[in-house]
Amino acid sequence: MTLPRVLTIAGSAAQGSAGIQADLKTFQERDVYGMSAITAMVANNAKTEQGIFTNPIDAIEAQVYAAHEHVGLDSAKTGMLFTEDIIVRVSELIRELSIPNLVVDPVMIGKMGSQLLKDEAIESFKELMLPLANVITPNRMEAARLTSVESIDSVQDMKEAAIQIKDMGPAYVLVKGGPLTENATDILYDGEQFFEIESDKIETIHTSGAGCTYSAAIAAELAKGKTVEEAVQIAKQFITYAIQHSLSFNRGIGSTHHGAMRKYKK
Ligand code: PXL
Repeated sequence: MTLPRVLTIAGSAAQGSAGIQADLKTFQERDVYGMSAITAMVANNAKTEQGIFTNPIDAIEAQVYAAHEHVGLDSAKTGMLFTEDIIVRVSELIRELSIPNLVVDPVMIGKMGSQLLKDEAIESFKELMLPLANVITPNRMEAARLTSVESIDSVQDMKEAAIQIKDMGPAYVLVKGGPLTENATDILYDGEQFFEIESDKIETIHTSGAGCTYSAAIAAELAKGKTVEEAVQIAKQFITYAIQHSLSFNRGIGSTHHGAMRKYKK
């Protein structure tokens, strides 16, 4: 037997809610075979001074080659890429191995405030990663950072940002509105049409890893052969359940609940 195969190229989030931990949990829940290439480790804590550790480039490329060689890939996603050097090498690997169905999550700042993409790496990210993306999934802050739209406060602003980002080369742009509208509207744009992707809006602070989880679910569905619109619709449902039943460990912002759709969908 076999399963659709998905690779995440992203950071490790030691506390388990985001990064590759969120991605692998999501892959398991979506019934695809998950693999990971870890770019950096995020482990902010009160005891030690250092909270972010970057992997050497040769360690990152070896992981990508290992996943490709031993299993093969039906889709992939990128998350935290952190430095320009990592962006350069990862973009080369994606081209060299013709990695299909790439979902690029333009991770810039974590919910706890960690900087996950260096300021000086944003231009190379735009130049090298955006043209490779089948789908790019910015939230409102990231969409504003990538475009000249100063702040995204309406569906119209989301559409304007989507048009500008589409011009940078991805096949599809998904601008996520988060709780901006009553229906938690996200805008999917393919260069011709806008699709409004909606769900119930949920009031909670426990949304750490929501972006990682959403993009991982999209990559999982693309690996199964779903179209981008279908994949985004299923992923939106998946993340909505995960937020609706989010987890709190009574220490600030908690995690989305990756098993929620399996457990609570009627
Ligand atoms: O949620 C963004 C994110 C992505 N990747 C890693 C993270 C975080 C947030 O903390 O740690 C590795």
